[in-house]
Amino acid sequence: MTDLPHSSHWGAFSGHWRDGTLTVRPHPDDPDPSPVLGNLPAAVAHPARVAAPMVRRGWLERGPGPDDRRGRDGFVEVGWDEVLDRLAAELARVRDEHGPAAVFGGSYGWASAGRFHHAQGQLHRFLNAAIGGYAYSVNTYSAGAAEVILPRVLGPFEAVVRRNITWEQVAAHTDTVLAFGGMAVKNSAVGAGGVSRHVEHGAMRAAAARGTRFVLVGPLRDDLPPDIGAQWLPLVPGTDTALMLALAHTLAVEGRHDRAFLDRYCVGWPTFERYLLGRSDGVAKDAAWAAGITGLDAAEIVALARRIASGRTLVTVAQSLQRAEHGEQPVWMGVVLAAMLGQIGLPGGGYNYALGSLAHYGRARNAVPVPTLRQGVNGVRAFIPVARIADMLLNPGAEFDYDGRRHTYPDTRLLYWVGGNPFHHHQDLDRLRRALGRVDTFVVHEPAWTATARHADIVLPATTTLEREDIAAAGTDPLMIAMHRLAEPFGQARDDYAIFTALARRLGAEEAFTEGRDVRGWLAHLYSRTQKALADLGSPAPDFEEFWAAGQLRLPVGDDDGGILRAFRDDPDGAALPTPSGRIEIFSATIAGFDYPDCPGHPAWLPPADVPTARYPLRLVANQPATRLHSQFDFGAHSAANKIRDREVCRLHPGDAAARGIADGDVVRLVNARGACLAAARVTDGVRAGVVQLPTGAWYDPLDASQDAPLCVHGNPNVLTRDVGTSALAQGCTGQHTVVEVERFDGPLPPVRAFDPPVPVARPGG
Ligand SMILES: Nc1nc2c(c(=O)[nH]1)N[C@H]1C(S)=C(S)[C@@H](COP(=O)(O)OP(=O)(O)OC[C@H]3O[C@@H](n4cnc5c(=O)[nH]c(N)nc54)[C@H](O)[C@@H]3O)O[C@H]1N2
Ligand SMILES: Nc1nc2c(c(=O)[nH]1)N[C@H]1C(S)=C(S)[C@@H](COP(=O)(O)OP(=O)(O)OC[C@H]3O[C@@H](n4cnc5c(=O)[nH]c(N)nc54)[C@H](O)[C@@H]3O)O[C@H]1N2
Ligand SMILES: [Mo]
Repeated sequence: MTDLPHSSHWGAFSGHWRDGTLTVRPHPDDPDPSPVLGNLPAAVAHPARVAAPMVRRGWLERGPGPDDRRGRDGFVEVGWDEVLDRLAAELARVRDEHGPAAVFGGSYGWASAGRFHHAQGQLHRFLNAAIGGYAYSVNTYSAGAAEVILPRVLGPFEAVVRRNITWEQVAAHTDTVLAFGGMAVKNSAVGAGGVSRHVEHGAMRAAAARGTRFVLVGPLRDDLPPDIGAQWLPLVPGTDTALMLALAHTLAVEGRHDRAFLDRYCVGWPTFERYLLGRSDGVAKDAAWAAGITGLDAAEIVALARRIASGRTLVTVAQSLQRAEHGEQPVWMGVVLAAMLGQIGLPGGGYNYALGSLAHYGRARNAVPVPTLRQGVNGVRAFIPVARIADMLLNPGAEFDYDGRRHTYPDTRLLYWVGGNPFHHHQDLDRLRRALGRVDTFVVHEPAWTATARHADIVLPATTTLEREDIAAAGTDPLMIAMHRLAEPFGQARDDYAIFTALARRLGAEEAFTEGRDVRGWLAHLYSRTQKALADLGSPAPDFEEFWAAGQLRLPVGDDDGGILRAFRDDPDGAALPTPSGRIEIFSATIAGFDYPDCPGHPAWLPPADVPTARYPLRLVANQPATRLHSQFDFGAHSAANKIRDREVCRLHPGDAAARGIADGDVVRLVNARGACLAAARVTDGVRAGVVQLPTGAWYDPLDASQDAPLCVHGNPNVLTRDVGTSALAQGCTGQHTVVEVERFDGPLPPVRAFDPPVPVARPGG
């Protein structure tokens, strides 16, 4: 049997389905395929898949309305026609009684690769066409703070992140890479829309072989690969801004900063310099000061400052740093540090936010656009910063600050989620559970019984990409892939597109939603845009049938022109950035004018509120999992094989383990004021003392769902994290850090049941 081409966020592959087994092979051109591909074979027919439409018993019994039993109730299996009739009627009711702003359709989440079936795109298009729009969300859990601060002080997010330094430049030009938060290759294994070649580790090796020095600032040693000889500075998490300030201070007092660059290309240096030197607040931000905050050695900080002031230096800031209290500060201070070195806009130098946090950064852009699905016009203006979901549900009509304005939370009656898992991505899950009790109706389409599906009123079984046809493409990946169907849909699962088409029909909007096209019709239509652009360039432009049969198409790549940062450097006035001043804003009059105590007019060290206490003395780092993408296919073979006694693995330092009588492999309980979870302990000196690391993505598994703040027996760190915004400016997610205590768990070990589907209950009254 021949393999058919397919793709995923963690890599292109081919595969076939035979005798109930899916075989997957990485794309032959991929030099460094991700082991996360090993989770896919289980995806087709695992018991955790949703097999049929299900409706929560209480919702069937009493109809829509607030209900604390969400997540604690039974599910009734209902036929497709009936469930679609009921859901269409409920959508019409909410629209007619409350207006479309009462439907929250933000539906954040990564969903799957594939330009047509992308779940949020389908939902948004459907809600626009069928009910006139929806309340939406802005920004991401990934980069909530950076997305707001960067455009105000340096340039548009895309320009700073994607169209900036390339991996080729690093390998060719960079002398020192100062990587705050590292550049873990487990993270750059993933890129939204699919990645055909994993180049990051190879590029780092090539750079190291030429003599590039990598400096890893962060709590975990393995945030850079072991074979590039990196220097590790294991700082206290959440203190990078203090370290950056001390580096800046050393540069300033030793006269190693580029005064000409600061004068010509920046605004606000004199104001900031007064703060840095302690003239405005009496505190010099010197190395000794930072040593007390970061836990690093003052002499080491001074030596690092001298190191980065010689040769070509690239400052990178991982996304993790800004997914924390005052997350705007390290992003902004990284810009200022790089500005002081005067190399912003030079090949391989300056500042590249998040290089190495994801694939698709540090790569050339395609010369032609990739297919995109139009979403129509949203008639609703109400929105939230994405991580304020529980606030919104708990406080309808309340005001909130965001980016210089006050806004009002909409009053959500119907919550619709496709392609995301709030029980993966959101913080303080007990609070989220309470918030979900407030809506009239919660609808989820899911391939699998995630905790989000278990908290819904209506659960509709969705196909995975493996069960449908699509096109995989990304703006910075030169390979467009025809994703062939590899398996038949599981159980009664349907494509999101088919579900929305059936609902649109019931709401009188079928033609507006489908434009008369079936799936193949859409794929050919979306493809035609790329085909036309190829033809316009004079490149080979095969028609859709040829592309589909060939299985892939190589797209021409654009020139590396360095983007706006390079152009800015070459501008005669040095004022060509799209910031208010046209320059790099070391001081921002705009931000200062907002008068937010938690985000002043220049980067600053703002002591955090969430710090260790006698009761919760350890710092939790809840980072991205190496063994899967977020919560996706947590039941897959690769993810499962890396658990211990079915638990997610947390890592801690030998000293911290010994002080608590914890041995490698023990099951432990992590606890704080918000909740508790079990995990298995790995004891290692690759973690800074005082830090415990538990990655995200283990499915929430409450021991007793009827309780408040139940113990999660599986290891989901979001039962512990805080649901608080980064600041009034960006209101980003702060899930990366909190404080906990860890203790050995000696009780009888409860089984993990997160992957057992709910057993259907009888229909009320029947
Ligand atoms: N504590 C803490 N929390 C964090 C983070 C952290 O660092 N620390 N990181 C945050 C970050 S950066 C992110 S991006 C978020 C990620 O959060 P999410 O993107 O919400 O996580 P995923 O597990 O990718 O959720 C995608 C869901 O969509 C489903 N799905 C996939 N394909 C389809 C489809 O075609 N149709 C439908 N209907 N469903 C589909 C999958 O089964 C899965 O349940 O988590 C955030 N949460
Ligand atoms: N395998 C895999 N790869 C992924 C994902 C996944 O789920 N799985 N998710 C993808 C997504 S959506 C995103 S947004 C990116 C996220 O990219 P990041 O946010 O950069 O990824 P994380 O792994 O959360 O954090 C990177 C490292 O930062 C370090 N760190 C944490 N806090 C601090 C701090 O205060 N200071 C310093 N200096 N270091 C700190 C941690 O040791 C951590 O390992 O990853 C992407 N890549
Ligand atoms: Mo993310």
